[in-house]
Amino acid sequence: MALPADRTAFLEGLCGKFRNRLIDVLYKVQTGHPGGSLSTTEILTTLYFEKMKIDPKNPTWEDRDRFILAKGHAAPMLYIALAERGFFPDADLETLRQLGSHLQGHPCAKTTPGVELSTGPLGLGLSAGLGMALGARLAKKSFTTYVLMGDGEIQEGIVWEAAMAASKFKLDNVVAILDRNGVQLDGTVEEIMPLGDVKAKWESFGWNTLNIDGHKVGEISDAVDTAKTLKGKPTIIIARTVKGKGVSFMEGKNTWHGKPINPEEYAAAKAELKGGK
Ligand SMILES: Cc1ncc(C[n+]2csc(CCOP(=O)(O)OP(=O)(O)O)c2C)c(N)n1
Repeated sequence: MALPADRTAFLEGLCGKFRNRLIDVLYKVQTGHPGGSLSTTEILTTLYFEKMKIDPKNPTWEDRDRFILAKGHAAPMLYIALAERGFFPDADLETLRQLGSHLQGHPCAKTTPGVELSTGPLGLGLSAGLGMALGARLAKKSFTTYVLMGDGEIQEGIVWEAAMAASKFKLDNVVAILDRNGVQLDGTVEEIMPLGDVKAKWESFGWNTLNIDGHKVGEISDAVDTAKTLKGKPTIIIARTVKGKGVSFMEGKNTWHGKPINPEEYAAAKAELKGGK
């Protein structure tokens, strides 16, 4: 999409707005996942407002880029980006996780315009993304498939089967992004199941790796551009992030993976987010 001259300020402004909206919506509905949504803010914003070829008026346009939120519990931030982009009305956000709403706690491709794959069970997103990327090759389409995974998520064995397959099929039309916040549901990734040297692991599975700060829109943007120039191998962008980013008492805390926000916490979060980020 065409961006204003100062694209960094524009994207950062959106990130501030989205964090505020997230806290408002999750407070209102008293459910949902704040921590893992906040860590994806800059990644989703850069993809949806700068990088991806999409048409909100025609969500199933066959040449569109595909985005898979493999860590499906971050759905609230995905919905906020989709609403701002015009896939559905902003007011729908306040029906999050309510009976009858098209915005369930995890993304549903059958009900929500712009959602490519129903996710929630961790691990399946990359495999499905490879299917889309192989499909693009067969159909001689030039779209890119993006898959955003959590670092707790990549403890799942299926991720590594997909990693091997992507390498075997030289899928350079898929860009994986790892939300490397170091924290999962019950504790840190190191406590639950250490990943070791993540970069070396992906490289040993035949992938290009790019290390970036996942809260810097410029770094995300440049990494996506670089990934698209790298041919013959799939690429993963390892984005260092902070779970709960932007709300200090949520930052780095697995206890903020998924819990309702009380009135005092709401006031404190809003006071911090007032200036934007
Ligand atoms: C197959 C599967 N096992 C367990 C869960 C429960 N679960 C939901 S989120 C989560 C932690 C995910 O951690 P991570 O991928 O790092 O997400 P982030 O911290 O970035 O939000 C777990 C274990 C699940 N959704 N799917």
